[in-house]
Amino acid sequence: MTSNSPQPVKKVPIHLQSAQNRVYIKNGQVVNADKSFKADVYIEDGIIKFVGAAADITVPGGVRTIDATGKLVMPGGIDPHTHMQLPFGNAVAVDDFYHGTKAAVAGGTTMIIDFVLPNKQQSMLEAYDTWRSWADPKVCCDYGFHVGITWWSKSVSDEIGVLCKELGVNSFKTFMAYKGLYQLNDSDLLDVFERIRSLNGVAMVHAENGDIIAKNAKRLLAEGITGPEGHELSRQEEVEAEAVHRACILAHQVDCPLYVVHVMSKSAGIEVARARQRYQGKYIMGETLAAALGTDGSHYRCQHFGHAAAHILSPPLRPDPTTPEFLMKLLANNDLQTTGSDNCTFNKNQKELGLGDFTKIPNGVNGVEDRMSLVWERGVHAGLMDACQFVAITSSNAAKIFNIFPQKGCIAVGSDADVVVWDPQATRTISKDTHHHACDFNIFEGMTVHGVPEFVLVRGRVCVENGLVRVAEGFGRFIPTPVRPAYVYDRLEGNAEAQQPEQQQNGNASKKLAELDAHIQPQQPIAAMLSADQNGNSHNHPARARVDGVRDQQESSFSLSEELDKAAVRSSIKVHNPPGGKSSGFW
Ligand code: URQ
Ligand code: ZN
Ligand code: ZN
Repeated sequence: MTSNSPQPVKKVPIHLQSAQNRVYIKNGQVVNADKSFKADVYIEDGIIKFVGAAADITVPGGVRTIDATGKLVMPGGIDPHTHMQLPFGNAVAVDDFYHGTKAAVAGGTTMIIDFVLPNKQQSMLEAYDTWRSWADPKVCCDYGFHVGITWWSKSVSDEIGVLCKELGVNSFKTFMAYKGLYQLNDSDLLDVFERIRSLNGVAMVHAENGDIIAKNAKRLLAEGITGPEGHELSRQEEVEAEAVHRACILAHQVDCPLYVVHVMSKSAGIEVARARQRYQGKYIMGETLAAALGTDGSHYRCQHFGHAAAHILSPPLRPDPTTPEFLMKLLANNDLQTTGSDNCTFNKNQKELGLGDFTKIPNGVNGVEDRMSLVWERGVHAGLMDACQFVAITSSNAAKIFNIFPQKGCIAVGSDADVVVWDPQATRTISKDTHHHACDFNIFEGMTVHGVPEFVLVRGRVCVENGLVRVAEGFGRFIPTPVRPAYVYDRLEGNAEAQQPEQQQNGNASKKLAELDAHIQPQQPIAAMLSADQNGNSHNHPARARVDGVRDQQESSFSLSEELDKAAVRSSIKVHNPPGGKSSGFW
């Protein structure tokens, strides 16, 4: 963290109106992505009006004053990846736009960017209207939208234009997975990326090879591997990494900037880093998730269906327990730029739709409430990054990429007063019993994290105060995200100034990438694991809870530490007994 004094400013006279909409935060340490400095912050009507020394402002009586001595005053978090009340298969995510944004605010996040996901053949504009009608009356903080491109046609192409030009959407998510549902082929991806580029938008990609996943899932189910462990087995690291690599090249071929959502593995993270190096910091940006930074795929081997299924999202958490720290280091090095949550929560009864068939478990986990604290704990408290970097990866970079900076993601005069007064020393223990989500499970259960939002202001409204959360349903506004983000396009179009920081950071990139490669644990392809010898005996059978594939619903003897120990020594998943003991096959 740097410590710069703010420029001297003229003394600002403040005229008293209503104390309700005027807040004065004094004695805090302001932290922005580029610098940190001691300053007071004055807010009026939801806008930051003053940032500077106490001596340079006359604060009238009656203004709400918050003493931030010993605390950090940071821009509220921006979660660029949520799915509130998403219909997914036969389930609807239980965190709706009220509970989801309330949880966000409780954790220090003051803006979310959610995804409109039209059905195949559905008009994107119709879907956009539907999502707006869900969100507008419920949101407790500001929000924006990305829109999914789940099929491709001339009408979709035209509607992307309307969304960009008239409806405040600059970013579009494509899927290389979810075969038969959302997946696009390479030819369509090229056309989509080309169209987005022509509008100066930002393409996004869910990068997993859906064809491989479909084949592996079919094979695993046929072998009787039907429990949650089959999820990760059907879509291992290289299945994600291959798609990241391909997507980056497809985007580059048509000159389109690409934001890779939810990078979940070391291999995929390296592909993003490699592409950024290859293209001199242009074109490619990467996001990882609170889930990937805070927990790992050992949970899929838990014998208790509910526990394992609650951790299922796509791409999955990885069994390699060194993944979270590795991804955090990629963030610290600007190889990845943002942290989202992919908050998409389902309750136990909904996850049980996948009993007997892991492909039917609704995908998604929590994270919008705990993202900020987790990144602080695993990033700043662990000594891997400083507070300015924390602000960059939890707020400012998302604001820049999606073109709402400095309205959001910044403590500066004229910015929206989305502010967090952060206590870096305070701790809290995460639990489903105290979280603000509507869901009955928390994937970070029991973790104690440093970094607590003592006050959270949403556009100047104090919504969190010493642990008390008082949000206002419908208070949030839709924030349009205009096309041509300078952060993305200046670099892409060769603005030398914009390229500077990336080039510096990528100075010894080749050596660095070679070192990163050494961290990848080789994995065995699923076809080899399931192969049969001439006597009809399979070899190297992966995790299997019971021969019938239905997992035991009783309490398990699962020990996370034992699982982590096992994972640490294995080079592939072929040699260990399944968590429920040896069943049959090739343990
Ligand atoms: O893929 C996603 O982002 C959504 C549709 C579902 N959630 C998840 O598992 N990542
Ligand atoms: Zn996705
Ligand atoms: Zn998602």
